[in-house]
Amino acid sequence: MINKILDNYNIKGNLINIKEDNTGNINKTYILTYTNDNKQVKYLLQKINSNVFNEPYLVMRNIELVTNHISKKLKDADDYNYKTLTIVKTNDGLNMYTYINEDGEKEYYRAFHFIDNCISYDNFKDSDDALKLAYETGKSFGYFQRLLNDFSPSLLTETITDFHNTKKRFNDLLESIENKITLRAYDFSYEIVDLISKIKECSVITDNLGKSIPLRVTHNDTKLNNILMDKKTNEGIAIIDLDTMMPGSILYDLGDGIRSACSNSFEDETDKDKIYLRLDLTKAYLKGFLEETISFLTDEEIKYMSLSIKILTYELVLRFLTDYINGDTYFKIKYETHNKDRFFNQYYLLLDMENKTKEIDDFIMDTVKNLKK
Ligand code: GN1
Ligand code: MG
Repeated sequence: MINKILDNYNIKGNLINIKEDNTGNINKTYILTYTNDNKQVKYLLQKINSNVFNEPYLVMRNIELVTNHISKKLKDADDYNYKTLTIVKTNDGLNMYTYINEDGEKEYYRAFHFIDNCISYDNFKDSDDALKLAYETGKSFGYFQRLLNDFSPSLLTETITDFHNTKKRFNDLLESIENKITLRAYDFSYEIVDLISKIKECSVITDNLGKSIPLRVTHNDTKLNNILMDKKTNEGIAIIDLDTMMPGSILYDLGDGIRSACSNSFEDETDKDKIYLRLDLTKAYLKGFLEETISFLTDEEIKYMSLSIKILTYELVLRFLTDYINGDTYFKIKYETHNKDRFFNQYYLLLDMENKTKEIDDFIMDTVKNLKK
């Protein structure tokens, strides 16, 4: 089947290996290795999850606009270290190939040049160089934002409506409970009541977006494994997984980045004692991020930075629980209670964060003061 897709690409050389990559929760990803003139060249082939992305054409349009902009900015700045994804066009010059499968359904594929000699992490817990990696992660996501600072959000389509709309996510949870598709909600009455008590505080970004909080072009899925780090230097090289590039708040990217990169555990760790936010990594991340973004962040954005970490974790709590109650229709799962484990993981992480907000806030204020000197 993959060969049928690849017939539509003019890739030189012989295909010698196809490896499936299972790290993402949404799309299907393959790494293809070709040999050409005794050299190995790799590509990334992805099947876009069209249940999640109803309009893949628009997703690809967003990605093409953003990657063109970034590569031009990198060229202008003579930055040959940092990279961006590059789309491999089909023989017809398109950024995506539409395949009609045996059942007459459309499947959407796109290819990218593979960025080699890099590694992506799901968590830094096993790394000896975690502090530097966290700093580099914050810096890279900050740099990514800086490169897009002059790119108008109005050029991009909102391909998943209300993606980070906290109230909408909250209402989705209530709806899933009401619909009783499964009876799983009964097991979480304590947690659900607690989540209801937090919705007001956690709606701050959604309520103020486009008003006191500026609308920018944002990544919206700044999970740790969506950044490639140089294997040797541990520097951030490229931000990947650009499907959710949309208008949004920089606070979504910051909060999601820290909840993911600075947690002590993987997103599905079940040992409660291991689930907490690492303050050392959080500070390193914030430092890197602020160094890159301080020149354009507004006071209002700075004010809500520490709260954004909680808000984005809260959002994942809602989303994993909703999907579990709905019978696992959104996130890929590897076993029956996977979404339940992810839910509890993010819930315990959220509870831990609540005790750390003050220290994070103080750190942000100090760092901002020093950088502005
Ligand atoms: C999904 O595809 P992946 O694994 O990078 C999800 C994110 C969640 C994340 C949680 C389009 O990201 O929003 O934060 O899982 N992406 C989409 O692990 O829903
Ligand atoms: Mg994704």
